[in-house]
Amino acid sequence: MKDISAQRPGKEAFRADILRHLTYTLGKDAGHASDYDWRMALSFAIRDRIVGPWFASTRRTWAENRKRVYYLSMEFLIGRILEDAAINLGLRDLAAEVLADLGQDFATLAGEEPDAALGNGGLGRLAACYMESMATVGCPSYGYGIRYEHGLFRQRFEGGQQVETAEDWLKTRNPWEFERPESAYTIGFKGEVAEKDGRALWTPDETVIASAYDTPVVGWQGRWANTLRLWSAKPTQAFDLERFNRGDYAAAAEPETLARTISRVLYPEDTTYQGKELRLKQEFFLTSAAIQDILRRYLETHTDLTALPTHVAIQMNDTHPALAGPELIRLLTDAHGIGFEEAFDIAQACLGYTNHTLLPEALERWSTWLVGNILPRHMQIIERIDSLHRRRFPNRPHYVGIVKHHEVRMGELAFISAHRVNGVSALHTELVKERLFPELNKLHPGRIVNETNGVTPRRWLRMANPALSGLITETIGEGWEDHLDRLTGLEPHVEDKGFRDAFAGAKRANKVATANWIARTTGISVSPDALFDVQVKRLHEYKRQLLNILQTVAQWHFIRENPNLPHVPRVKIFGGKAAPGYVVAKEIIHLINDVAAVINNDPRTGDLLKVVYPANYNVSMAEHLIPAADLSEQISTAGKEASGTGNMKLSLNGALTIGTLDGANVEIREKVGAENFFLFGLTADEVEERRKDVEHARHAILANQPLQDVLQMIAEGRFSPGQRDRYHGIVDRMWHHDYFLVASDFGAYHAEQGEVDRSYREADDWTRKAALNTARMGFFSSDRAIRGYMEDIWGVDSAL
Ligand code: GL4
Repeated sequence: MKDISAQRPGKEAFRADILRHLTYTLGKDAGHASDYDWRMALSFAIRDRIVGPWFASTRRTWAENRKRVYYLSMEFLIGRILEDAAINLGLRDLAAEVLADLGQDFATLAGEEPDAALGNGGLGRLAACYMESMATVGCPSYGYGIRYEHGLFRQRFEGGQQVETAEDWLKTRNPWEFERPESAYTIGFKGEVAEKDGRALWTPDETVIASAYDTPVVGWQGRWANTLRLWSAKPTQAFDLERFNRGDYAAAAEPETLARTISRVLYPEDTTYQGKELRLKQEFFLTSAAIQDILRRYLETHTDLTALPTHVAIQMNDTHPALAGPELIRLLTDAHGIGFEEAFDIAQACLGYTNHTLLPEALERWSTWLVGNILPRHMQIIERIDSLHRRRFPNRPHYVGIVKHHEVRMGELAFISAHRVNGVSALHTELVKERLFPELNKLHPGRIVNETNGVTPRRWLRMANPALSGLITETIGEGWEDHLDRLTGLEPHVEDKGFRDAFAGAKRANKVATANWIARTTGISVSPDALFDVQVKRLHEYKRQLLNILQTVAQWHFIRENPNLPHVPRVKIFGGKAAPGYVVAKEIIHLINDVAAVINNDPRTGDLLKVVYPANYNVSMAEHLIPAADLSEQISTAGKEASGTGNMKLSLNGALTIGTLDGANVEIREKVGAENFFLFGLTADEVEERRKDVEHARHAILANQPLQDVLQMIAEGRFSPGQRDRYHGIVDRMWHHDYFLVASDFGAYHAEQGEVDRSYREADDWTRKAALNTARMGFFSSDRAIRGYMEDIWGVDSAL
């Protein structure tokens, strides 16, 4: 391991770098520079320091002819880059010092960087954590994605309702990327397939150019750096000057507008599938550009395409890039003359597929008509893959193919095209085997493996929580950031009262900062002595924010009815966006805000209960809230949350979890210990069983008086006095439908929240439990997850 302090610039040199960029890159005199100018100059000075490790890593990979990993993802939810890069390079404190001398504040400048929000939620954030971990562990790799002009929409609340506006992170200069105009590929759509000299010849009648922008991703201590290559769509046709000169300006700009549409916006759906033509085009755009780039790079130093799997591993992040199989086969056969079966086997040996969801509404299916129209050659190849596979496994009565009922099933396509398929938590992987692909699993035993998700400790502990990180380093020394298992070294100290007080002190400091932040952003004042109860994630019925807000109402009612009992003060913190078209999720947001307005203004409950829902939850807000949380809400209907990753971040930062046996909660509870986790609710099997009672909801409500009272208050319009029937839909669905079993789990959840209160009163014991959570979460580092992928799926060694 190289010591990076040797490469770290001195104060003078770094100051000179910043001033040089201010002068020559920004063209500004220090006396007249704005925060924006300073942020840019600082970013460029830091970026300069990434270039060295980046070149060195790339050169080594070429020189040693190393196998590379290609991570294809429609989403990379990166967040801000400046501070993360500074920390990985060991420059954070030096930068702050130098800036202070220049009269600038590091945190202010870093806080002005827009989030790169090229993703919706967990799936996209996982891809970002994995990029950082691949760089940290020295796995030579490229991320491939789309350079959306508009990332995930901004959320505002108007009268408690979600309103979306366009996000525009590229409005100001993006200092982290390098434009690569020479790396450009033609992407075709539609057209005809003919035969020429025994090979298929596809002549598309629409084309766009995929043009590359590279962002270096530097790992911990700058030992290795990889590339995130994002594609931007550009027109193939030159600007139509003749039309322009005739005065037809709109028509002259048309080809440009059409082409650009492809990389214009990120689809805002999380865990739902949108059967839109533009979305299919985006998926093919990313996939084709990536596969063309991979083959171009390979052929620079190799000639034998049959050896491709020795040098190339391609990971499909969910089914969105599942056209990678057909596209690779197309190029191997139509462009390079390899036979179909051999091409299929080559592609399969390169490809891996990660499944991130079991929700049927999220599993992509495209009509054969649409695929045939937009990608006629790929439709032929998909049908050939299907019949090849059928031929290899004859006499299967329950055979589930790729093409069924005039639809292409992307899950089956990805499964059959890949040599490994993985789930993202132990429970999820079992359910992928049993419920999602039972027949394919029988045909291909051993193909499905588990790689439990992880999160990067650099961003989610070291950067987001300097107070706790400082304490950890003081207690167990340096080096835990890339050896997170070493956190177990904290365990003996947990028995030391002095350590517990310091741990509690760090949490308290974070809560004070967050209380101030809440006051600034929402105008609501909360006490840092209250229990901070946090549910931050996308709004979705299966995640059951509804269960949380109903229980909040029950607790409010209970406090009002029992004013003389000693209640534990709580702040209920919500954060999250609903897909713009997801009506029920938006109703739940409205309800949370309406309930908040009533509770927060009730003098009878006062500081005993507050509900805050800051708008526009994103990566940066997560970095504020997570270190301040006491309680982590992971309350999805069992069997629905594939893994969760927020659950890991919160527990790592010393929050206790209240949760169901779902996704990675199961493993978190195993690791941190059942006595340090608040468990409630039906298991995945019990959920299935329970649904067989068609009246489960009514039965559960009738058996629970507090829940009945809550539904009654909501139905009467207690929280919507201006429109008393506003929530009749929600209440009605609770009684008669309740697919996600909110009513069936309410009693156990409500009771367990009582346990939480009792535990929180024992402050010192609570701190012991919180510290044990931190100490035992080392397993959930994304470094561990990436090493698992390298070994089980990619067959790649670390270059370090
Ligand atoms: C998700 C899952 O819903 C989530 O549980 C998981 O943690 C994440 C990463 O594996 O993937 N699947 C989809 S789709 N969106 C997600 O966030």
